[in-house]
Formats: sequence, structure tokens, C-alpha cells
Amino acid sequence: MTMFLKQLSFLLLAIVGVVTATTTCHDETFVPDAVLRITAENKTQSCLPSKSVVLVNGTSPGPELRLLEGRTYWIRVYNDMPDQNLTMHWHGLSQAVAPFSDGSPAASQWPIPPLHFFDYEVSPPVGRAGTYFYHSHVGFQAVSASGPLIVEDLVNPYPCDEEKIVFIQDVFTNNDTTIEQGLVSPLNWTWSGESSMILVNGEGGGTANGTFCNASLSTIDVEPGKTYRLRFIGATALTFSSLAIEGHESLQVVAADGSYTKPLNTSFLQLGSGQRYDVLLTTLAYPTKSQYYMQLESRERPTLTRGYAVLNYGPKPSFISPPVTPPLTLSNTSTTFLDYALTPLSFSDISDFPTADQVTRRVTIKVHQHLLSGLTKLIWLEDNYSWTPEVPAEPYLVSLYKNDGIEFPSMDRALANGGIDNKTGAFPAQIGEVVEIVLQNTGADSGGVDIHPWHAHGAAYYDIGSGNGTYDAAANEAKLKGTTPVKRDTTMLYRYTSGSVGNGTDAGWRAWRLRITEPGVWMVHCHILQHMLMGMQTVWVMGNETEVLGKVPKPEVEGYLAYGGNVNGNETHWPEVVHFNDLWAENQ
Ligand SMILES: *[C@@H]1O[C@H](CO)[C@@H](O)[C@H](O)[C@H]1NC(C)=O
Ligand SMILES: *[C@@H]1O[C@H](CO)[C@@H](O)[C@H](O)[C@H]1NC(C)=O
Ligand SMILES: *[C@@H]1O[C@H](CO)[C@@H](O)[C@H](O)[C@H]1NC(C)=O
Ligand SMILES: *[C@@H]1O[C@H](CO)[C@@H](O)[C@H](O)[C@H]1NC(C)=O
Ligand SMILES: *[C@@H]1O[C@H](CO)[C@@H](O)[C@H](O)[C@H]1NC(C)=O
Ligand SMILES: *[C@@H]1O[C@H](CO)[C@@H](O)[C@H](O)[C@H]1NC(C)=O
Ligand SMILES: *[C@@H]1O[C@H](CO)[C@@H](O)[C@H](O)[C@H]1NC(C)=O
Ligand SMILES: *[C@@H]1O[C@H](CO)[C@@H](O)[C@H](O)[C@H]1NC(C)=O
Ligand SMILES: *[C@@H]1O[C@H](CO)[C@@H](O)[C@H](O)[C@H]1NC(C)=O
Ligand SMILES: *[C@@H]1O[C@H](CO)[C@@H](O)[C@H](O)[C@H]1NC(C)=O
Ligand SMILES: *[C@@H]1O[C@H](CO)[C@@H](O)[C@H](O)[C@H]1NC(C)=O
Ligand SMILES: *[C@@H]1O[C@H](CO)[C@@H](O)[C@H](O)[C@H]1NC(C)=O
Ligand SMILES: [Cu+2]
Repeated sequence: MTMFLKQLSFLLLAIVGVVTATTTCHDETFVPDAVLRITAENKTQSCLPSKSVVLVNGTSPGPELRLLEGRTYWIRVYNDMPDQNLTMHWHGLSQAVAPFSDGSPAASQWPIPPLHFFDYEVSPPVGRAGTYFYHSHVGFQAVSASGPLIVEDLVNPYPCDEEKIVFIQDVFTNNDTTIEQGLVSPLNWTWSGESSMILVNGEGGGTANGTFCNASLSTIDVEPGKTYRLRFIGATALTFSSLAIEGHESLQVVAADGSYTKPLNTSFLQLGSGQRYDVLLTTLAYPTKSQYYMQLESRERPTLTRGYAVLNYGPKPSFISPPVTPPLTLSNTSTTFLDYALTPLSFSDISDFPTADQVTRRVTIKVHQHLLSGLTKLIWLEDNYSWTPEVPAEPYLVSLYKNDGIEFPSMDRALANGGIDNKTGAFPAQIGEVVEIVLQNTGADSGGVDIHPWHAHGAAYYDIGSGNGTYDAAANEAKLKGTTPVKRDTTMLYRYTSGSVGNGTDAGWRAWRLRITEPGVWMVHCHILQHMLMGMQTVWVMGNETEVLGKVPKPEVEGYLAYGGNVNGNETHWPEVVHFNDLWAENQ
């Protein structure tokens, strides 16, 4: 069934509200499709001394998960940590059918308590095959607790000889606890420090702020004269990377986030936290050496972090040093990178793009950095609201079901306040609306401007571009003429000057257009982990009360509504779960 039909019938189901749910006990007879075990262990990474790191199955990145489009999977996630909460988010995949499986503790689910496990229901629809990743959504854990998630095609539009994952991460000198405490402390606010190294597939060496780190590099093993699909995954906490491969100037982009595109050639990539690009690379027929460096550099930070990996044609050496002199001069930030240039490959993505006259509402979110009066604490505001991990006290969806913590957001209050309901702090949207979301950068209290990779949970949006100053819909429509944007889930809000622009001055924008089709509670946030801890997150409630909560009546989801409720398994208790996808299918 097509995505559209699936959404339509899901919507009808929600409206008719005929669901009769029963919970299923996942006892010893139940076999999950995949298992992830999360621990905190002392580990050395790159040149850093051993410190506590949150790992998936003992490694960072964790093991690759491969799912097939159009199937439902149960992924059992064990929180084996004795003293930390955990969730897992399936970055880029919509959890419209299984709302408690989105893994965002502020919006959709209680975290998995220490020494418990949770069965996530993940169902990539047909048409969304592509490159994704999974990561924790608690605190700073996602700096290491993440791994590749590949949704395989029923029919691959870009056949190639082989494919390789290029999973990009940061490491920091301080541990997660120290970083978290520093960023939320009111009286002693402390920055995390800059990235100590950029890792590729868990390894990396190079320089950080001019200090050389001689750690062994990871290899991407290739053979001459073959075509590879490289799946680049931006799983960094902070780093916005500029990257290129020595001797291999032709990279052909064929997918952005989870969307196939028409092929587009580029010699370098820019990759923010949360973004993915799939690239076809044809290797040299006659390489003149065994190893070619892939060079990665941080951009838009006060200090430069430079890491390397190698494209390896020869036998695998036991230790590969980073070069002392960088082989490449990498591009500075391009504020136009692939914007207005990528085109969807699929006909349905092209035909589904809403035209300007279909847009029913535009919501501009002002992004601002604020220094709390009398303190050293910096916070991020979106329309004067700061959404830190402690806000709200219980996940938003849980509150709505329990009808206790927070009321259902009011469309009237939202319309009177530029899109945000000023009582609940959430952005409501009605099914059937076509909304433009404009992320409007503004000068900080200090006058400075920063960059932000903005990510949306739920359905992907059409990215309609970015620019300097204040968003101008008519001018942008002229730029869009003759183009069809691509569906994305993470795109960059840039800065256009390194200097001061003045407190509150508009200083660059990024705009999205989306049809509201999938009822649910969805986070829309900057993907820089530090910024999230500092409040750079919003919550959208799409659909009315019947549509959001009517999927499954309250008694059936009771186990999801309490922290440590009976949907969590442990050594003496099997989880009692709702099979949301089966319910949906039964009601067709
Ligand atoms: C993770 O480790 C568990 C055992 O600890 C194993 O059963 C499971 O298959 C591993 N998961 C993956 C995706 O490799
Ligand atoms: C990690 O190292 C610290 C300090 O050496 C030690 O106290 C702690 O028990 C270790 N943790 C683990 C999980 O091994
Ligand atoms: C993190 O680092 C701080 C400061 O060095 C230390 O006190 C704390 O025990 C560390 N936490 C863990 C979990 O290792
Ligand atoms: C885990 O989450 C619960 C519910 O939000 C909270 O009460 C508890 O303090 C958290 N535990 C830790 C160790 O952070
Ligand atoms: C403030 O934080 C810094 C860095 O974490 C630490 O070195 C310092 O001791 C702290 N000061 C106070 C007063 O807690
Ligand atoms: C970077 O190095 C310079 C020169 O050694 C030093 O003054 C500065 O404090 C360093 N910055 C960071 C963030 O480590
Ligand atoms: C890095 O370390 C390796 C292994 O110890 C050594 O062979 C190599 O010479 C070192 N490279 C530099 C530039 O220090
Ligand atoms: C919300 O905004 C309206 C104006 O649109 C105002 O009358 C009302 O007092 C505000 N409510 C809160 C809780 O700020
Ligand atoms: C910047 O503007 C905001 C909003 O008008 C105000 O609250 C803040 O105090 C200003 N900051 C400075 C440093 O003037
Ligand atoms: C962006 O606009 C500001 C204000 O007009 C201007 O100073 C700056 O040079 C512009 N930046 C770019 C890259 O065009
Ligand atoms: C939600 O919208 C549907 C479809 O328009 C409508 O049938 C239903 O009555 C609405 N529910 C509420 C609570 O407004
Ligand atoms: C295991 O889960 C059950 C049901 O939620 C709970 O009653 C029990 O206390 C849990 N055991 C532990 C050790 O947390
Ligand atoms: Cu940000």
C-alpha cells in the first residue's frame, strides 16, 4: 500500500475510533527482531584517556540495524546501566503508528528505568528506504549511544557494487555527566568544551585546536574501478563537518536524509548533526597508492577540530597514522550547499509537494540565545520558550492521556500568538493544514549568531531553502520556481556573518513546508546536543484530541503512562505491550 493510502486509512481509523486494543505479553515465547544492550563502561576513544562512555552492545557506534521497508520490527532495548535512564530514537522514521516508540522523553515516552528493557515497534513504510540512525534521546548520551539504521529497498534505484557506512561522531574530554551538569547549572554554567576529535566509524586522529593526536584511523576498504554507495551519517554532538576525499573529487549525491534524489555531483560534503547523505563513488581504476585520506574539519567553531579516515585499496594495515600536514584545503561553509539544487527521485515526492497557494499557515519561530539576568547561564529560546529536558515534568503525550500535567494545546491561543500556544508552550497543527515553518535566527543578547541543524520528528518536511536576514515568502517563491524540493528531516540554519548583528536582529532563516498528515506529539529541535540541553527544542501536537489520543483508548495504554510501568520488562517481569501496527492493520 502506498504511503498516502496508509496515512489516509490511519487517519480514518483515528477519526472513527473503532480500535479495540488488548495488550500482548512479550513473554519467553516472544522473539524480538533485534536486541540492543546499553551499558556505561570505561573506554578510551581516539587520544582521550579512559572515561565513562555509554555504549551499544559494547561499542560506539553500536551495531548496524538493517530493516526492510514495509515491515514491522520489534527491537528490544536493554538499559543495562544501574544509574541512568535511557530511550532510543529512530532518527528520521515517523512513529505515527506506534506513538510511544519515538524515544523522546519530553514528548512521547517515559525513559526506560535502569536495569529494565523496552520493546520498540519500528515500521519503516514502503517508500522510505534509506540511511537513518538510532540514538538515545536522554541527556548527552547520544554523543556515543548511537548506531546506523539502514532501511533496505524492495527495489534499489541505484544499484552499485557494494556499500559502506561512514558514521561520524564527536568525542569530548569531559564525560557526559560533567557536560550535562555544566550546561544546566544556573550558578556555574560551563560550556562542554570543543570536540576533541571527529571519529569515523568509531576511530579518528588528527588535530584539535592545533594539538596533534596520533590515534589509528579507520579504513573504508575498497577495490579499484568499482562503484560504492557511501552512506554518510552525521551523528556528531556538535560538529558541523566539511569533508572531502583526497584523489576522489567526484561524489554523486543520490539521497538526502531518507529521500532518494536525482544524482547531483559535488566535490565535498557538509554534514551537520542529524543529517545523512548517500553518495555514489567510483573508485580509481589505477590507484597510485594504497591509502587516500578522507579529511573532516569542524566549521563555525572558535577552534578547529580536524580528523581523518582512509579509503584503503591495499591490505589492511594494523596502524594508520593521521598525516602531519593536511593533504586537502577544505571548503569554508557554503550557505547554499545543495539548497534549491536537489530534486526528488520519486514521482510521489514530486507530485506531493504543496504549492505556495496551498499553504494555509506560516509559523515563524524566533531562535534566540539569552543570558539569564544576573547569572552566567546561557539558554536558548524559541519564541521566548526554553524547552529543557526537565520541561515538562512528564512526557507531553502521557500528560495528554492522563489529562493531568498539561491541557491539550489550543489552536485559538496559538493563532493569537504566532503559532505557539502561550499557555502550554506547544505548537498545535490541524490535520489537513499545509504549514510553512520558518526558523528565524536572531542575534543573541551578546549580538552573536550561531548555526543550528534543525530536526523534526514525525513526517519528513519539504525543505524550501534558506537565506540571510529575514524570510521573505515572495522572494523565496521566485527562487523556488522551476525546482521541486526534497523531503528532509534535518537541515541547517546558517549564520551569514561571524560578527555581531545586534540583540534580536533577524540574521538568517531556514524554511520548511509540510502537509500535516500524521497525528502525534513531535519534537522539532536543534540536533546539537549542547543546545538541546540549553532549551533549543519545541513540541508540536499534530491533530486534535480525538486524532492524537483516539488511536488506542486510555485503559489499553495504562502501562505506558507511568515511569517504570508494566510495558517495561525486567528480570522478573515480561513487558505488557500494545501491538500498534497490528491494530492498525486489523482496522483496515
Ligand atoms: C547485541 O548483543 C546481543 C547480546 O548481547 C545480541 O543478542 C544481539 O544480536 C546484538 N545486536 C545486534 C544488532 O548485533
Ligand atoms: C570506571 O573507572 C572509575 C575510576 O577508575 C571506577 O570508579 C569505576 O568503577 C569504573 N567503572 C566501570 C563501569 O568499570
Ligand atoms: C565524570 O567526571 C567527573 C569529573 O571528573 C567525575 O567526578 C565523575 O565521577 C565522572 N562520572 C562518571 C560516571 O565516571
Ligand atoms: C529517570 O527518570 C525519572 C522520570 O523522569 C526521574 O524521576 C528519575 O530521576 C530519572 N533518573 C535518573 C537517574 O536520572
Ligand atoms: C564551576 O565549574 C567548573 C568547571 O566544571 C569547575 O572547575 C569549578 O570548580 C566550578 N565552580 C564552582 C564554584 O562550583
Ligand atoms: C586553543 O589553543 C589556544 C592556543 O594554545 C589557547 O589559547 C586556547 O585556550 C585553546 N582553546 C581551547 C578551546 O582549548
Ligand atoms: C604515530 O604512531 C605510530 C605508531 O606508534 C608511529 O608509527 C608513527 O610514526 C606516529 N606518527 C607520528 C606523526 O607521530
Ligand atoms: C496568551 O496570549 C494572550 C494574547 O494572545 C493573552 O491575552 C494571555 O494572557 C496570554 N496567556 C498567557 C498564559 O501568557
Ligand atoms: C536583548 O533583548 C531581550 C529582549 O528584548 C532582552 O530581554 C535582553 O535583556 C536584551 N539583552 C541585552 C544584553 O541587552
Ligand atoms: C547578511 O546580511 C547582513 C546584514 O545585511 C550583512 O551584513 C552580511 O554581509 C550578509 N551576509 C552575507 C553572507 O550575505
Ligand atoms: C477532530 O477532528 C475530526 C475530523 O475533523 C472530527 O471528526 C472530531 O470531532 C474532532 N475532534 C475534536 C475533539 O475536536
Ligand atoms: C520489575 O517490574 C515489575 C513490574 O513493573 C515491578 O513490579 C518490579 O518492581 C520490577 N523489579 C525491579 C527489580 O525493578
Ligand atoms: Cu543549535
